[in-house]
Amino acid sequence: MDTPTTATAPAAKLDDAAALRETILHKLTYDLGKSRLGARDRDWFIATSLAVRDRIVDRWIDLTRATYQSGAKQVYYLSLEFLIGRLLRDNVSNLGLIGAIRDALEPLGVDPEKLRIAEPDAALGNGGLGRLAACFMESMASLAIPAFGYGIRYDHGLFRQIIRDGWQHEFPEDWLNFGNPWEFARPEISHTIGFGGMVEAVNVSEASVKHVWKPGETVQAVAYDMPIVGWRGAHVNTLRLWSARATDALKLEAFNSGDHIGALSEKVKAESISKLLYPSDESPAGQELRLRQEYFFSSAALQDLVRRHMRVYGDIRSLPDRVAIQLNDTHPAIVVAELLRILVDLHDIAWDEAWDITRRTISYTNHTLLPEALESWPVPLMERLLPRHMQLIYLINAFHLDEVRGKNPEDGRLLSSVSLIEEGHGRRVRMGHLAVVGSHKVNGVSALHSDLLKQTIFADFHHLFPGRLTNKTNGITFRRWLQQCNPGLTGLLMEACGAEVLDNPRALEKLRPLATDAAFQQKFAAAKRANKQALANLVRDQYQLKIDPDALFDVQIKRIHEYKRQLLNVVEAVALYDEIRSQPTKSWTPRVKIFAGKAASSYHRAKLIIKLAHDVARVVNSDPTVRNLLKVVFLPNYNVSLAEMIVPAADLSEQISTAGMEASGTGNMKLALNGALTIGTLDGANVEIKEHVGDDNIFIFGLTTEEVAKHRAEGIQGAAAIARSRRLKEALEQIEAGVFSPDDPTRYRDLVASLRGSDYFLVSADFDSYYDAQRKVDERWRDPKAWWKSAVLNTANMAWFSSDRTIAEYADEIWNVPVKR
Ligand code: B1H
Repeated sequence: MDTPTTATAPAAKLDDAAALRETILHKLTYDLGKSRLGARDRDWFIATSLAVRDRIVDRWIDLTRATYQSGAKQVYYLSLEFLIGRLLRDNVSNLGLIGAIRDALEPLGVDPEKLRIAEPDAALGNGGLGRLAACFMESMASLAIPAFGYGIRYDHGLFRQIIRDGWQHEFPEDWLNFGNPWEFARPEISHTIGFGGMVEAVNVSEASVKHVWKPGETVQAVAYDMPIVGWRGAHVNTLRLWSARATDALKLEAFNSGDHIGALSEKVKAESISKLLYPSDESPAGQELRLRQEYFFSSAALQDLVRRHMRVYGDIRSLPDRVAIQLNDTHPAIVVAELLRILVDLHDIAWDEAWDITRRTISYTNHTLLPEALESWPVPLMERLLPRHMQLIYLINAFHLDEVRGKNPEDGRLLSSVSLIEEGHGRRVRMGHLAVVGSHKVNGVSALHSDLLKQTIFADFHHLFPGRLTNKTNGITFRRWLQQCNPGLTGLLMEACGAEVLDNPRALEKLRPLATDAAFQQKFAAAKRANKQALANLVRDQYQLKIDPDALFDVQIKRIHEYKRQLLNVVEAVALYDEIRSQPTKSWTPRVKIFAGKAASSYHRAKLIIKLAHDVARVVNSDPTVRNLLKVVFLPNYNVSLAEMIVPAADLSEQISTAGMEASGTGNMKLALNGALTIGTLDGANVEIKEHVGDDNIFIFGLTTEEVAKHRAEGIQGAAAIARSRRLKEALEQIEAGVFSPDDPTRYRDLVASLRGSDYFLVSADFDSYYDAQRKVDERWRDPKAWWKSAVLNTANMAWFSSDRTIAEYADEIWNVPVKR
């Protein structure tokens, strides 16, 4: 656990270390039933985590009580994904206990690093969207914003990726196998979640009818709480994850009458809701179980927060003053109908007022423009699973369309475009529309993405509801993504900018004048070199591969997706391989291309691209004529912990999505913060990174969003670009001919054909521009003064991308809650 504060941490107060040691030993003996001698790394990890957790609990309870007493507004962040990773180092570091834990463990002969890596990753998310939720939870705690995160406690997080013969295979992930020391089970906190059944209209008086939903089945949502500690223990919030339990565990009647299997299958069905995270980044699964997950956690969250609100304030009408609900994408969008149902059906609030309360309470973040990622549910499925919600959605839609019609009579196009119901091949409920109509603010996640939202999928809403659409550019927590994952660099930054840099990222700006200081450049490069050595050791130990830490480490680490264009990077590797062989005496820049990322299990094209990366790697890495000038490696099972190793070791950050398609990206921020230069398109937050780090310190290439749109509209085929580029032509011909796949020469025929044809992601169209930008990277690398100047200026200018800044903007402009700064 070698975090910056280690180097400088005053030797922990002896009594503190001794007290911690005593608690750890006590936990080991009495909670785990293990002796010191029999304890394994995992046991020490659990005992230590429990001891650390003890240091959190009092504060947590006190702060939670203080929030209610003060009447402070609470933020509720609803997300189907929280991609947390490991928590021990995070918690120890935020509590300022690094030195104390080290001193507590040392006399026991326990290596804190071994214990750190014994913790399994909590991988309750797919990628950027889930990791953003985790960074936001940490920032809200650090800014002392009272907040709850609500999500699902999946038994199995994102699958484990195993590569066999270059092909991805998925294996179940078992993070809970040995228990989760950070959580508190709260069996007493449980809510009943209904599904199906019917709606009865009951006459309560001559004038009014009440609608009563009689669900056909129910499931219990049981709470599990994890404390989230802010920086310097400033504040502690709660991440409350729901687990599904059958309502009456084994229907006793059925069981007693001998139908044991029948009784069990009900239980299995109910509990399947929280079994597994859908591994479908950017492409909704569309299955009934997914809709059940969405409603399950949305309803549990709302019941929970409404009950808390009523207990403390006793008046449902004050909800928008005390509560802000943020929807992380449309996955919890059913909250709009559920809140209305609670207000109208359960609290007897009249429609107009209920609608006003709903809208003032809820806001929604959109994370993608990809049409296939926009959720919609078939009306018949909604009617069957959530009959009362479907009625309410029809009502919302009727009032909404009346209003639109009132202002825009005779505009049929507009009406069908903003309707919550999509007509056409089977009627469907548009969840994005429901979220927009039911929110007071809707935000995109980068300046470009938010502009595109206004111009494309939500253009009509932007005109109907001026001011509702806004931007909140994503950020990352610097605690995890600089201080903890890169202690070497952090030590240097503290030396150069003062210890203030740990609390105020703007202090990084003090590096600017040092960017050309030869002595500082050397120290900066040395910190990077040490991180590269550590990564090289890991690659050697775990994958029996040798990579040279003096080569340029060129990394592309993210989910595998055609729009992210790993294929462009692999084709460039092939072209470079050809050039190195044909001009062996040229002064090449030695490079290691590092790939890591998972493909959705049903995404065959993405899996084929992983296979191609391996096929190319095998050929290139074993060709003696390459003389180690180029290495290609694919590191399996990318997750938060592997990112924490790769990010500090990267020299070059590949952010090469087709312009207009990556909503923001956050890996781009992590890499630039740690001193990697970006090669990228003008997409997502790359645009803002360029503005902050300066045009000279980033390599921009490729078509812009407008040019991409024009290119597609003109129907230009990939063949046109291929005909103009000898390099691209030759590289594709080799791939197509089976040079890299002699065991199956036609393996990549269709893949290459798509690059000659419509080339939807413009791999062919952008190739030459990308290749040229890569040669500029080579050139810069060969001029170390210029390279390290750019690298330092990247770190120096990334302060704005702290998720503390992002969260402060949400707090000011969307949630209306105060921030301690
Ligand atoms: C992002 C998703 C996503 N956008 C559907 N959309 C999912 C959509 O399981 N599903 O159905 C899962 C994930 N994820 C990412 O969000 C964007 O692609 C990134 O550009 C962005 O940085 C990130 C955080 O805003």
